[in-house]
Amino acid sequence: AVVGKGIAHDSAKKHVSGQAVYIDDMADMPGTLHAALILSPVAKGTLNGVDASEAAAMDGVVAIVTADDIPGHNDIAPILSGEPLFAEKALDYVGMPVGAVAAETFEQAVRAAHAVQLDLTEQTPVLDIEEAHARGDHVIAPQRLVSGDVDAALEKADRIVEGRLEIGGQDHFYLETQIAYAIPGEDGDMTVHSSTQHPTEVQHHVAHVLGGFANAVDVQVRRMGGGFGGKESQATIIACAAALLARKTGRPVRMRLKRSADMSATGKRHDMVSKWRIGVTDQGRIVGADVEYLARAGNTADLTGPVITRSLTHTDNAYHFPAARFVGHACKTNTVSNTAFRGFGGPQGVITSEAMIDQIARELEMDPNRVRAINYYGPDTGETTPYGQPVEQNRLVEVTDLVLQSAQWQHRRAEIDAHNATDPVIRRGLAMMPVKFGISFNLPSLNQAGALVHVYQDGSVHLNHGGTEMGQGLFVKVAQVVAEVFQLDIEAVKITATHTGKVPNTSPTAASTGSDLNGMAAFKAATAIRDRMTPVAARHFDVPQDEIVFREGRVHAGNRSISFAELARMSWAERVSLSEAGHYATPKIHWDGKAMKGRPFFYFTYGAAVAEVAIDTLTGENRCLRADILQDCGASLNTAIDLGQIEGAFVQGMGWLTCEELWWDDKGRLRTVGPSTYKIPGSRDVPPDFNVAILESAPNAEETVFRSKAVGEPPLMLAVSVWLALRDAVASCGEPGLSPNLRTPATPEAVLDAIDDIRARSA
Ligand code: MTE
Ligand code: LUZ
Ligand code: MOS
Repeated sequence: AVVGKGIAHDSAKKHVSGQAVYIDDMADMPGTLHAALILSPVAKGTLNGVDASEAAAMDGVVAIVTADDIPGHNDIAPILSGEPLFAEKALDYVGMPVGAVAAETFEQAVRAAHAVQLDLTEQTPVLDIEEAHARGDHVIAPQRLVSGDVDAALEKADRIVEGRLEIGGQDHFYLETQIAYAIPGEDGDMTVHSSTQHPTEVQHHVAHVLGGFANAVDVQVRRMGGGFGGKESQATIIACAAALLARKTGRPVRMRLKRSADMSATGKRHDMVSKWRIGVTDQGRIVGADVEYLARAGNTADLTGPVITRSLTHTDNAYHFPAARFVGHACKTNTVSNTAFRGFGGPQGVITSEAMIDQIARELEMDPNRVRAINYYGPDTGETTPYGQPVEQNRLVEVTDLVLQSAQWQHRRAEIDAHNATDPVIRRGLAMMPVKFGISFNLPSLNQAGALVHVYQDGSVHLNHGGTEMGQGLFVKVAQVVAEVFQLDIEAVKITATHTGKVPNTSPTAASTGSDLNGMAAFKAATAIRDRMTPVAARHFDVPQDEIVFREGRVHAGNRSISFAELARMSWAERVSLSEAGHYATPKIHWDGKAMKGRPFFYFTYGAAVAEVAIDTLTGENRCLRADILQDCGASLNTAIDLGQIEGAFVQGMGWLTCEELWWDDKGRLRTVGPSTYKIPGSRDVPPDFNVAILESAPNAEETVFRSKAVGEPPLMLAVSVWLALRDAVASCGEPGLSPNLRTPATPEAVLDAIDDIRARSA
């Protein structure tokens, strides 16, 4: 079988040898121009006018466009409306695009963009989310997820535990910054090569900005150099600006963003503040909780609505809340509009959940894993989440027991406690945590996909689908599915670039659903073709159809066989169609967004991790020494790809929680706009002892493609174990019964603050 094998990424060798073609590697067509964005220098202001005369006269400059030059709509909102491509009157953040310049070279374009004079009146920005909330500045209405009678539950509780957590944001830091190459054609046609997770959205917005129809716009994506959610909605900025300049000049336009422009002009993971009041029994059982999130939406909504929905639907994480009131506010600030980032609000929900559990354990002086275990959703008890979905396929006890064993929890817990009792400077910490993650877009309409499969007369297969490749291995997984259906080698299936002209009206490749959705659509297309070829083979061998077997590149009837290619040729000669468009829509899901009730997720996936850290109590420096991970992948489509996804997600999550710090000054200028000031994890931050495993013999109980499960985002949240271990190390500096206050990212400064705080409370 091809499915389930650890087959290398189809581009692995090309990635490491530099031969994989990204958009910036595509040769320039004759006449190609290079473009740069004109960005707002102020966080809040009114734009009175733009003077581009000096810039226009500079060497090599060919065109300059602003909002006035948009022939269609100046709106690129992904869900709602009123989110401009280029600022009109209101300047809302430092880095907000005001226009764009096209020149003969990239350097000329960047220089000219800086030379454009903006006549503006500066105003006082709102930069702090708590201030925005207090002023009532929100981009959308609050979301409330309520079940049971929380006030009565808190009233009756033995104890109330209260807390607050500052959760940092995160820049995507994809290696390939945002880029698009727009090529004008005849009759107003526009071909756009875009580094986007959402070719359909780029197609639609380019059409609207140009004032034409989608059928004139062709968007192609061979691969991205990483997306991580940052190219789910906001690739439209770059693609639309490039297309606008291409329309105006009649020449191909390539727009790439410098790292500093990318980090200033495009959104990030939402930083949030969460606050809770949770009622527990003296035995540590949760009876009810009141949880509130303030999220930094930035200047517009973008995807903030569904991001907050995911925070609210993951505040339970693995635990049953008999009564819950989870509320999320989308605070409007004069900062860049935040967007999707791996986990999509889930990480902020999960860390809040785990912060609550850890605090309960510390204040009750109980073993945190005991508090976890007694609050887990029971297996097969029919317990439902606060949004009303029963917790099925519950693997919480299984994954946590297995990882506690493989990590030798008891032995190491005793060893670390003994160490901490004798070493006043270096303190170590240990923590385990589970993750339950809901799979499906929480916007039900997005849970669909299309695929296009052709079989040629030589038996080779052409595969196309609506999913995009960003390094996550989607293309090889879907190719495996098709190879499996035809019983061919993976080499027989040609992987091709995503193309809006081949598969229309697609969803973004996001929510970890790429292989679930596109894999199933391709499965349906390939199966339909195979089912048309089978009768041809049956007639050839003169046997009933059910005696025809596809195996190892051949088609068998008893001990006679022909090659797959021969059957393809025969099918063509018999005028049988060898092409099919498959479509898949996820079953069983429904969601009432107003009531926040339903079954938003087709299924849950489960994982658990144990992390060990050391902190230097004099400098705050910290390290993860060892991590053990067990992740449910259902029946994995590709174990090599899935292991890579788990490792990468975990380390990216560590970056979010420990070293990646976004820092704005009091004028709202992001001052961490490159690798010199913004620290992503490097190879030496990977835990030296890193044990990653996929849960074995665990096919999905739901009918997903070959019973696999999604993997892209869930393991990012397992990195919360590292933060919990840091809390454990900090707790060893204070008296029992105290819960550490450790904000994220837990930089050395944050760790020192937490140590000072717990020592002061102990004194
Ligand atoms: N892995 C790599 N190498 N690069 C990426 O950009 N994006 C992540 C994850 N893994 C990403 C990645 C995110 S945010 C998502 S939603 C999924 O991949 C999307 O792909 P999938 O649905 O095919 O898993
Ligand atoms: N919902 C979700 C979404 O759960 N994940 C996503 O990535 C997403 N994107 C757009 C809209 N809803
Ligand atoms: Mo991933 S944040 O859903 O693109």
